[in-house]
Amino acid sequence: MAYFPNVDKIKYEGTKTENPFAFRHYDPDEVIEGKTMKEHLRFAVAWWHTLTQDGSDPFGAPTNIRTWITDDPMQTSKNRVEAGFEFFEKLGVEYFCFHDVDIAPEGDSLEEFLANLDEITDLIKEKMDQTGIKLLWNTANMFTNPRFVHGAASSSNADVFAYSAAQVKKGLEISKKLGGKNYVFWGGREGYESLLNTDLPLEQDNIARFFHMAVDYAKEIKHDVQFLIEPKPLEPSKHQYDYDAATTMAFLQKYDLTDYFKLNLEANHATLAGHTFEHEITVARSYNALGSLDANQGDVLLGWDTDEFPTNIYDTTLAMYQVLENGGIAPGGINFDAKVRRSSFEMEDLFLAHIAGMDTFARGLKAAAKLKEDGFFTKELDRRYASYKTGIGKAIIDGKENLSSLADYALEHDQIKNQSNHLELLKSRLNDYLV
Ligand code: XLS
Ligand code: CA
Ligand code: CA
Repeated sequence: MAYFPNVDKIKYEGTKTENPFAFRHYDPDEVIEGKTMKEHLRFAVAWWHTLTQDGSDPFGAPTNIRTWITDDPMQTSKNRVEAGFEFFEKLGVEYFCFHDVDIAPEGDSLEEFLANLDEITDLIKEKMDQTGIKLLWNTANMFTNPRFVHGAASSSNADVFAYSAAQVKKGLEISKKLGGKNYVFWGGREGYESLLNTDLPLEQDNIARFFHMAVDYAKEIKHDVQFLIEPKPLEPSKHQYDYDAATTMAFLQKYDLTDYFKLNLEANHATLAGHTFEHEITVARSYNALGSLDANQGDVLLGWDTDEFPTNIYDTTLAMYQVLENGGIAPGGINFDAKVRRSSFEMEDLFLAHIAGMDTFARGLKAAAKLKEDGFFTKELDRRYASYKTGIGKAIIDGKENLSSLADYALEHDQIKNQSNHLELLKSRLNDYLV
């Protein structure tokens, strides 16, 4: 049975098309900088938003029409596998991502949950083998169930630490079974509500202990997977430990984890941290830790994680520029951690939303490639930092100066002349690339 009988395989038709079920900019086979768009972008569909999310919000009941829902949770999960692969194939996306609870019901005990996961991942594996569609990453949901009220690895209750370990152990086994490329940790409840009753050093030490156990277990089962941490400053916790890229890198360095972990950066989480997406990507790149991207956008007027589909070309251009400069993002990818608005409740909206996101990233990629080809940013940086190419600047970079030698230099050169940035001109010229 088809879940999307009215939608055929989505094709690239260019900007002249009137067909809403067509790509206008994303041409998977178009070659840019020696690689196809498909290879550059490595798009993934997020199981939770596309197959599980129901359109409810804190004030309203579900709105989404989803024909895979039945009264039997296990049957619903099986239907979602069927619907999911039909969707991925028709959309032409090669990867998907999930939390354990997205794919199988938790049942009444951990044992039942693990058995459900085995049954569903057998089905998923079958579909993957048939279609060639791959797992970008999976993760354990250690934030929804009430047992995580005080956190998971950072919980004050050691039994919760143990339960979380069981979930991650299973998650890594599933990752191996399905040939997952990456494994994500997002610590939604790994934070605190109040410092009045929080032993912050103990909680952080425990999270590090937990990550080392995961690294050890992956080695034990011989699963060569890239671990990723996804920073987010707040929501649901008041303060989350993996606040942003820089904070997370400090944590990884402190606990000797940089060899195993990179970052999965989400656009909306960057905004919540008071950063731009490209800031977070640039910081990660400065540590050689750009792992993967969660593609979405927030709403500038709202202070929470709205997880909208990305439609802002400015943002995707600057993000894709960083990805190109990084030499690509594999084994990571671009995961649409984005949900249709509550008012876009039809099944077909899932296609329209992903097409919008894919086209927006394709435009970003094309603009970024052109910016790179023209040396738009490199020329500007060369101009701006020219004083470090020769003379005293080069001597500083070469480690030939000290405070005394520089003080002597400054006495001779104290009439300082700075150059204007002409920043408005730069921004206006950048706009010419956003077509
Ligand atoms: C929530 C996060 C979450 C992670 C995976 O804000 O984005 O969905 O991506 O747990
Ligand atoms: Ca995310
Ligand atoms: Ca999010």
